[in-house]
Amino acid sequence: MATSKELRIGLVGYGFMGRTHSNGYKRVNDFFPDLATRPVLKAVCGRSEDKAKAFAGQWQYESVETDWKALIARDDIDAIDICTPNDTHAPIAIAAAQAGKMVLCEKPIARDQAESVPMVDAIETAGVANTVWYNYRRAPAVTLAKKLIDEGRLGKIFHYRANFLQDWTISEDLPQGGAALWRLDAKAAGSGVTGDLLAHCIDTAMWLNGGIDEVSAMTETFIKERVHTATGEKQAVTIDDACLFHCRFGNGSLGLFESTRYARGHKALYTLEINGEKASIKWDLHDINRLQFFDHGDDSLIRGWHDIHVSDGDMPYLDKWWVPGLCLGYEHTFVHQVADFLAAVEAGGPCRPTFRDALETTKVCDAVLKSAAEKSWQTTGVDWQGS
Ligand code: SOE
Repeated sequence: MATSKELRIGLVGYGFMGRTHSNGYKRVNDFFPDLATRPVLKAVCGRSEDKAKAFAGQWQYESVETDWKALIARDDIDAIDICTPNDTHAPIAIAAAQAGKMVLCEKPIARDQAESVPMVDAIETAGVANTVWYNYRRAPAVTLAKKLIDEGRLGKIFHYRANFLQDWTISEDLPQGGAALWRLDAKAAGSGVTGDLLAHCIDTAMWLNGGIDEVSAMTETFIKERVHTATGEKQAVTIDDACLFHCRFGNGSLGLFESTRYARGHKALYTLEINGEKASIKWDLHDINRLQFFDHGDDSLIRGWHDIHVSDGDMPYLDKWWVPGLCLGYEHTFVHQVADFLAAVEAGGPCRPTFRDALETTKVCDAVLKSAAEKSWQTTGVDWQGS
């Protein structure tokens, strides 16, 4: 089918995430030819005109803005995509929704629940199409895990385990604040590894295994002071450098989660494991195309872990790509999210996770941080409707 309808994108932010999303918009119609909608890279917006122009040149955006309010005011933009630091998500998303634009937002939706609730209200009042980029759901092996769980192949689930390990903040000389390093500044980020990394694990976990009801957590800030890029002065570091929590899911299973930026040797190691009555599943971001599956129902003489290379055409998303045996990568998760968003817009349905789904993840993050601060179990208040 020829792609006929344009979806004119206004991207706010030209950092790492701006690149991943732009790549998704550019590639999607080449590989998902059944979509009737074609994203058009209409404008990129950022405070530095020079950087915005350089980004626009590299990624072929048609124009540049330096004020997101001017971007939202434009009649030739259909969707606002937010790729800026977390403290700016709420005002941009609310203004975009109120202007009737579709809204796509990088995770987490905001710094905390209090900031997220008015965003969800604005999105739902305006009734605009929306999604939050929890991209790992759309790694085909993770999507396959969802299918196997939904088919009942694991039976009753007992355990959910996830890690997200990095090592990029170990040096005391690393400042806080500024490009990319805003992730170390609690004012901009809201939290450290909890909102940045565990939020991914929590989103995937609730998608695969349902809502998390209660949590008990501990956090640590290993480096207490860092120079702030904005002032040149040493300031207290108030983000969590590491966070461990355990939890109880609504289905009665137990969860164990760990994230840190101090695991020397690990750059972005997201792993998950689920143990059910009948079978278990394991996945590892560094082996993104593989899903490990243990089926207790196998003949006992050959029972063991199946090492499934998720590349055959009948596996999620794989009919759109290469021939069996060839691999996909990190960037494809974003192409898949764009494809699913466009398909949802065409069908008039939601693209999960919606802002409301992402609010539930933020509730868990808040409960985790509160639990660590108060050294007590916390209920999350999660009302998981997600699929
Ligand atoms: C942090 O280093 C980061 O880039 C996160 O912000 C992303 O969400 C994660 O996918 C990879 O790590």
